[in-house]
Amino acid sequence: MKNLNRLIWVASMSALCSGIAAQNPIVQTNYTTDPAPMVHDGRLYVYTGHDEDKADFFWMQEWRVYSTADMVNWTDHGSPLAIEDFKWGDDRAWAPQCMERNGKFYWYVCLHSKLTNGMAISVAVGDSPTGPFRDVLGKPMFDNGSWDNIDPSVFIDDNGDAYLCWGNPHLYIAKLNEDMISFDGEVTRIEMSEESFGAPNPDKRVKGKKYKDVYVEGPWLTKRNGKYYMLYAAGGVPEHIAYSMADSPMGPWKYMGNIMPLQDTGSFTNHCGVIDFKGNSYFFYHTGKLPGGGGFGRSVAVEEFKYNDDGTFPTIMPTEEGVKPVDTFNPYGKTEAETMAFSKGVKTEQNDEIGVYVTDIHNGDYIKLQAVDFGRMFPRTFTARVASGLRGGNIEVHIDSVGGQLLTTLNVPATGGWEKWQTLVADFKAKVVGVHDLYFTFKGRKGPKLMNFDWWEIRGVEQCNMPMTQTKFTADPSPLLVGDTLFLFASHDASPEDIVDPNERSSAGFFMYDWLLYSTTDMVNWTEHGAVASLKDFSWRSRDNGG
Ligand code: FUB
Repeated sequence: MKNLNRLIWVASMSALCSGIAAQNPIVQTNYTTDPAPMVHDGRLYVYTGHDEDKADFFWMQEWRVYSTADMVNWTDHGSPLAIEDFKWGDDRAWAPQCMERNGKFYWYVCLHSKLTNGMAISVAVGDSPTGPFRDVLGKPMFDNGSWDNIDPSVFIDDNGDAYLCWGNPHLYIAKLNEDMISFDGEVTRIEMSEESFGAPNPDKRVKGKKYKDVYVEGPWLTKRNGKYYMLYAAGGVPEHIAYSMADSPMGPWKYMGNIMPLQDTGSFTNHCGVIDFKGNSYFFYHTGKLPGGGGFGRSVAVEEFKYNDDGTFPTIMPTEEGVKPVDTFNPYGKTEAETMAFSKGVKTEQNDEIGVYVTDIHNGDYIKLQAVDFGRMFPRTFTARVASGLRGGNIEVHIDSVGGQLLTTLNVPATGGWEKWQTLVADFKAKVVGVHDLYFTFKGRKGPKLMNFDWWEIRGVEQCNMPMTQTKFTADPSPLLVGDTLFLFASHDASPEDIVDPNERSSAGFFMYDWLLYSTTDMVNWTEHGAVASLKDFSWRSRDNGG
């Protein structure tokens, strides 16, 4: 039954959400690149690079993590890994991928090596998907001075064999030991051909010849139904996404064609990762479509797709709509402010004291959460942890649109500093039940930054069925507490069919023959004890009515 309800809900959300506002790019608070999805413990994590604002090259300083349980509301986990964590590295925090094995999280990255002046592949290890992570080797995992060593992709086969592949413009693969931080054998450069990857290795290409395709970078190695897939950025600059398939992770590979054809997305690179989550298949990639973005200001996007019956990929086009929610969001309980389906104007930052928080909040900015299920609770209060070094402002809580029904307004005063946090509460002014999009709309003086926002919480009370009793008409309630049990004595309006004189059944008179008793220990579940006294118990009564 629960599953049926879930299916009905997903179907109705799908209908409701079709044509709904943009979800892509999935992060609006920072430029994010080179997405690598990973599923762990009911959540989907995406490991990304981070293009700096206003960059004129891939001057990338850190890697970031985002996660979701419903594919639309993403939590920003900040940057648990940066160039500074690798003493031997100094620049270009390029494409990453993270993989769990035996409870440890292995985050493979590439960055510029001070040791050899080339790009190097390395790995950081953490105890959770969001870290903290440390450079477990204290040195690169693979560093030979070549600029080829970028874009590591890790894969663990069903039999436990693990592989790491990477490279631009050559493609390399190596088997990993079970420790995931050392190689089992040599690093192999894959010999590409027109049949396997659309074109031979760069040194064997005939100048001026038009090839079916050209491998460039960003490999993504994965497996499905016994077939191995190598997805990659192809074609030169600008890039599209193509793939090859094989019966073994070491090949031989067969070129299969395009997945995401060349599109004007504002980014001349593309970089993909695919994964299944909660019964759907998702294709992550990046574009230059965030306002102010472009080739060096890229942003991660996602599309849902279905494999063709023969296991091949369909063509996947970039969309602004993105994907639909696969679950609802529970607003009761503490939620980090940096959890959002969409936002306008705001940024995120992090510090050692509280982690990630929302900042750069100005008049008219907003945060949206999608498919928020207010359920059977009556929301009563909105609590938020905020700070303002200037004059503060208001957080308006709306449903369904930025200016939709106003549930409450939290007034945020000056708190004495941008990191002087206060926890403030506002009462709900309107009722809300069921599933809605939730908006925090920021209002205040035009121009200055208004506040920082750490977390929020909605508290409610459980809704009970009203009227409390549905099997009989009850009136004149009189409660009595005995120990932990609340007894409720009530008089009893007779149902028409119980009125003794058939001529009176439609009259407006009070026909009351007995008294009822109910009890509860939790205020929600009631036990009916039936009629505990009736007129017949009173011999001196003058009539058979009037209990
Ligand atoms: O993000 C820097 C580089 O751009 C990546 O390593 C490549 O895959 C390309 O996306």
